[in-house]
Parts: sequence; C-alpha cells; structure tokens
Amino acid sequence: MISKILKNTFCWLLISSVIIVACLLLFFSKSSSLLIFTKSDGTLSRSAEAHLLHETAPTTRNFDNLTSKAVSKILGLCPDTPPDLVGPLRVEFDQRRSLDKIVVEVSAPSLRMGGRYKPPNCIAQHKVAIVIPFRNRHEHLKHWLYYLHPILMRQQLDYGVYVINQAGEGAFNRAKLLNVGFAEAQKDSDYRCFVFSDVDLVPMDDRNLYRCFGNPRHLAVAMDKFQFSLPYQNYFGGVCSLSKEQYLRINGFPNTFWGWGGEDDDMYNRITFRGMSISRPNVLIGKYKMIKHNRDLHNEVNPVNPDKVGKTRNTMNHDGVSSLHYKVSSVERHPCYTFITVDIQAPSSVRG
Ligand code: UD2
Ligand code: MN
Repeated sequence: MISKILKNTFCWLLISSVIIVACLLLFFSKSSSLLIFTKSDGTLSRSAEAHLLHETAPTTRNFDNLTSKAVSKILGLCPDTPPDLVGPLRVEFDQRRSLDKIVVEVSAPSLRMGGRYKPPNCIAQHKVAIVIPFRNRHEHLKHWLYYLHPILMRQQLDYGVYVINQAGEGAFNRAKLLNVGFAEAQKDSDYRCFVFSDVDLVPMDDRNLYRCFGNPRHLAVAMDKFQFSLPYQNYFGGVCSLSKEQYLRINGFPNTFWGWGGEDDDMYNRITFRGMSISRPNVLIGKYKMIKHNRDLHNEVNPVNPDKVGKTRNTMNHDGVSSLHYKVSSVERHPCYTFITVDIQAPSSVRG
C-alpha cells in the first residue's frame, strides 16, 4: 500500500516538474534576446534593434504608426558617430533638376510633409531645424534638397527643413530671415539646435555634422569660391549651427543689416562678446561647393553695414531676436521642405 502511494506521488511530482521546466523554457526563449543584446550603457545593440523591430513591426510603415512612447521602449539611442556616413561626395550643379524627381529620389518612409524626418531604427540624439534664407532661388533650392536630404538622413538627425522666403521686392535681409526661421520652426516642434544655411551651399563630405556643439559652430570652412580655405580667421558666413541656448545668449542675429554683407561678422562679434568661441570641422571635412551666381537684385552691398559691425557690443543688446517683428504671409508644406513667406517690413533700397 505504502509503495503504491509513493509510486503515485512520484508520478505526480514528475509530471508537474516537466510542466514547470517547459514553462520556464518558454519564458526564457521570449526574453533572452533582450538579455543578450542590451549593452552596458543601457542602449540596445543594432542586432537587438533589428530583432525587436522584426518582431514588433514587420514593415517600416507599421513602425511609423507606433506611438513615440512605444518607440522609445523598443529602440535605443542613435550612436554618436552615425554608422552609414560615406565621407567625400561628388557634388555638381551642371544639370537642371526637377522637383518631382527629387521628391521621388530623396523620399524615404520616414520623410514627412514639410521636410520632417526621424531615423526609423534609432532615437535621434539631435533635434535640428535647418533654416534657409530665401528669395527667388528655386533652382538652387532644388540642388540643396537633392544633396542635403540623404546626407541629413545618414547623419541620423531628427530634422525639419524651413525655407524662409522674403515677400516683396524690398531690400533683402538674410539675418532677419534667419531670426524668423528660429521663431517659426519652434512653432512646429521643440528644436534644440539650429543650422542656418545659405541655399547655394552643399557640403562635399557627409562627416561634416549638421548638429550643435559646445560652442557655436561654423561649418562652411573650406569653400571652393575661397580656394577651400577660410577667407579670414573670423569668417562666420555660409553655414553655421547654434543650440537654442547659444542663440538666445547672443540675442540671435541682428535685424538691421539690409542688403549684402556684415551680418556674419556681427554674429562673430556677438559670439565672442558673450565669452564663447567658434567650433569648426577640419578643412578636409568642411569642404563646400557654392552654386555660381551673380549678386541678386535688391541685395546690393550696403556701405553702412561695415560701420555697424564696429558697434556690435552695444547694438546686440537691443537688436536681435528680442526685437524681432514680422508678419507671416503663408506657410506651405511641401514633401521635402516647409516654405514660409514673410513680410519683414523691408525698405525699398538697401540704404533704407
Ligand atoms: C556670402 C556668405 C553669406 C552671407 C553673405 C553676405 C558665402 C558662401 N556666403 O554670400 O553667408 O554672409 O555673403 O550677406 O560666402 N538669398 C536669396 N535671394 C536673394 C539674395 C540672397 O535667397 O535675392 C539668400 C540665399 O540663401 C543666399 C544667401 O541669401 O545663398 C546669401 O546671399 P548670396 O549668396 O547672394 O551672397 P554670397 O554668396 O556673397
Ligand atoms: Mn552665395
């Protein structure tokens, strides 16, 4: 009798341990990918990201529909050095480009109306608004979009492209348009970093990162038009980046430089007067090609601008983003850029 009871108990014990072992095996097979692929800094390795993406989002389109909260649970931060950069690029402006074709060529599932993009496979470390001062340069804009979108995507930025179009025929004002871009982009999203770029400048190396650094950054350090070197040591024209904090610390760009010249030197002064220095890439990585052009109508050299550069220390306190006034005429969302037309109360000629 006792041996029968023992035999039955043994059978039940055996069956329940088999069930427990099976359950444990099932549990560990589901969670092992997380244990294996989590790196010491808490981010996921690329293989883990791919693995989890495959499980939770069979297509990139489905992935786009996930809430950002879900995304941050699944994805890790993008690495400091983007892995898909290719280095030197061939850039040429010989052919006319069609905007429709560009839209198809640069299109990616994660590129949204208005030229907004987020990397699909990781969480971007840099949220950047690219601001372009503009009037009547549509041919140049096409080249810019054609070359820059793939570069910015490879740099794994969370970015938006804002083309700030000056309304009317009055004197052009590059710096005031850039202030408008700073203000308008923030109505879209909480950008932490701003890259201000001429429409006619294309980088020749994708390692020139369109992000912000510990100091305001001058990116266009080696342009073909200046034989691939700085025209002078304090030069700050072409393309630069500033974090929101750096920009506000210097009260942004001046609003009062009508016509060509001086506003970039005023910026250089603002930065140094607030105790910051200029960060730059090296001259090999910082190469640019500028589309050849003549001086535009209503953007003539303004002879009063150089005198103003001598007074930055005083003017910067009251002339800047703090004193910015303008009126938005229209906001158009195109597939690869946002086009904002603004009335900046321009005088009819550069001399006011
Ligand atoms: C130089 C600087 C530029 C700025 C300017 C002086 C370079 C490459 N760039 O530009 O950063 O300091 O001198 O003001 O050295 N624009 C229009 N429509 C116009 C006029 C200007 O869209 O009618 C925009 C456009 O983005 C252009 C930018 O303003 O790239 C600068 O004007 P520019 O290209 O005529 O002057 P540039 O090449 O001498
Ligand atoms: Mn130019």
